[in-house]
Amino acid sequence: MNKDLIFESPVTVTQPSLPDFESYMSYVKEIWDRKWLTNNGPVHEDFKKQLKQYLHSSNVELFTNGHLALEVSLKALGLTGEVITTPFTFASTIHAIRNCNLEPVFCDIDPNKFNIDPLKIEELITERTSAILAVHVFGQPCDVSAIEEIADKHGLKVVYDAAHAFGVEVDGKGIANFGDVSMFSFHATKVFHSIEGGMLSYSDDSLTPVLNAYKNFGMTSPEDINYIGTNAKMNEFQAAMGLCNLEIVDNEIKSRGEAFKRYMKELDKLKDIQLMNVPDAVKPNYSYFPVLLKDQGQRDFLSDQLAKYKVIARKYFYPLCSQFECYDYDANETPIALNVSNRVLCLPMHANLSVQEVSQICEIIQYELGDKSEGTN
Ligand code: T4K
Repeated sequence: MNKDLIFESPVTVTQPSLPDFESYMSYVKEIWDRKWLTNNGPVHEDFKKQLKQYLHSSNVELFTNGHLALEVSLKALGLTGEVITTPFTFASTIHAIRNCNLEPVFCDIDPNKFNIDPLKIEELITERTSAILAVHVFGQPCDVSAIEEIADKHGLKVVYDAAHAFGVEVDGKGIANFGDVSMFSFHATKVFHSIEGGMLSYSDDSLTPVLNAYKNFGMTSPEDINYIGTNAKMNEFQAAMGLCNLEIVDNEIKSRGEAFKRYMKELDKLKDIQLMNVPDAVKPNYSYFPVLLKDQGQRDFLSDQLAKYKVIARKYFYPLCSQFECYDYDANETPIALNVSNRVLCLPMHANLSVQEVSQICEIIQYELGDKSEGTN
């Protein structure tokens, strides 16, 4: 280990950006004076309006977090039976399916983009399949055209878990505009956040009253409960944070872009490391910086060594969801996902990370892997 490269304080995998304190406080004062704290207050409504404009989306609804937004979307679409999805995602995706009494059917992933492989979806479709739940993992868009074609052919709904993909565009079109519904997470660890929070974007207007009922105990009026709903409403303080952060999100993405470029430049030299490239058609949000190591041993070694330098990388997403103890699935059915999960490591990526810090992290990696040879990335 090279002691000269140890950071003074921990460099975490992510760190939330915060808006100007006074601008948040002016919202807090307004909310305080009004005494309207939640249940579709004026700040919530303003946030919704501004998000619709920012994302060029026809409809958006806000939620207390991304996970409940996802669960509500699956219920509101009236899905039944089986849902084809990816095991290479955060626990939330699969828990949402199971919590809605649906059965996840795991499809293998693309080894370079880490998203569901559309070429492997059709063979998994049965008469019980009602939807495809695909995840834009690390903000990298799924193959949305291929997924749409399959869904149309078989009459399936498409739900995107776009938790990581706020602000991403494909061929100039906002990522919120694909599939029947897209879910975004506004958790503190995301590119764009409202402390905790979530959003659904969708095109079918008729979903609006259903989503609103589901997130408010299934109530359609004070005396009518039409659905077995939940409580998933976003409050005014969350919405205020969201509104403030919407003003800085473009800068957030720009700063992350600088860190991304520096990582790509420095790590491209290392032959053991596979990087995730951004296709030309994609406007990225640089939400994560995943790398694939040669094998699990090397990944675990690097993760442990980085921690000694106070660099806290994370193994998103290891283990695979199909390996969780609370479930009973066979992870060997998706060998590519299993391989990627065993080799992946997400390096620190956030707007407060300077390019000098990125260079230092890369120097540590180079030192620890003992690999100074030219790479092929
Ligand atoms: N679908 C997908 C694909 C998702 O990735 C997620 C969430 C969801 C659905 C569900 O969305 P939400 O219901 O969460 O809106 C984190 C997040 O809690 C979670 O939102 C996220 N995905 C997941 C990938 O990562 P942890 O357990 O890894 O977070 P934690 O607390 O270890 O934080 C990571 C690092 O961030 C810390 O080392 C330090 C830094 N941090 C974190 C927080 C919370 C801060 O600096 N400040 C903070 O306030 O799950």
